[in-house]
Amino acid sequence: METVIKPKSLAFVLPCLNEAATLAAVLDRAAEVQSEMKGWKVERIVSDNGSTDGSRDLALRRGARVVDCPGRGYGAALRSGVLAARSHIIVMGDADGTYDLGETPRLIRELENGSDLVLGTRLKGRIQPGAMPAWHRHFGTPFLTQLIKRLHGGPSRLAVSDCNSGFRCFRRADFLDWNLQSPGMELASEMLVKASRHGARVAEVPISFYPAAPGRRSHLRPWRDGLRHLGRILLSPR
Ligand SMILES: Nc1nc2c(ncn2[C@@H]2O[C@H](COP(=O)(O)OP(=O)(O)OP(=O)(O)O)[C@@H](O)[C@H]2O)c(=O)[nH]1
Ligand SMILES: [Mg+2]
Repeated sequence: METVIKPKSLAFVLPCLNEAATLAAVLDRAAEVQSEMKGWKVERIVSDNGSTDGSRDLALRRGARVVDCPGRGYGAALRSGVLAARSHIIVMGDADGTYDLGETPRLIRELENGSDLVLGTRLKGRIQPGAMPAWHRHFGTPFLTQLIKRLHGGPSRLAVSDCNSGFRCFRRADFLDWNLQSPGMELASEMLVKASRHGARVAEVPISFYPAAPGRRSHLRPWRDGLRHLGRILLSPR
């Protein structure tokens, strides 16, 4: 059955793997946005592929929709969530509480002003103490961002500063056109590369970035994921 997409509708798509410590607060924040955005229909989708800490039940109790995605990995989870959405606009964000979904209206405004992909940029926003390792902030993310701009930015060179941001918005139909394939975190780079190749207008909005809950184990493996990003960027056709 074909998905019916309503205008003025947005879906929060939250990839989630064992985030019970923060998921409720993240979903509550999304619900606040929902009540602020009068006239909009808002979905909250948690895309999970194997949480064992009760995240799924917690999401259901909070009134969110839980999407079971068959493949493993962040990219696979994000794709399943977007496919399951019935909204025109997608806002993707993490379930670990490091982004403030309350900043969503600013991203949507930029989309409505003519952009096709809006990134929340942490590097031009406010990074709270302890939120981002210095190595990522001053080397990894700027390096990968520059590489994407040089190799795939076209003449306009893509006005972006934070290629690893997980807080973004775009139209669902565009996402489907981009035809992203990455199973893991490197989907963040692939999205920029392919959106740029499709002529998408990419913009960014400064956002805040907060530390994860004490004791949380990140799913990011810096070397493995950094190399996967690099592979995607270097091997994608220009
Ligand atoms: N469903 C699903 N979600 C995932 C997977 N890997 C990561 N996530 C979720 O994707 C979001 C981003 O993962 P993080 O571990 O926070 O990665 P990161 O933000 O790049 O790294 P940190 O800076 O350490 O937080 C979180 O909400 C995770 O729960 C996965 O394999 N499956
Ligand atoms: Mg995170």
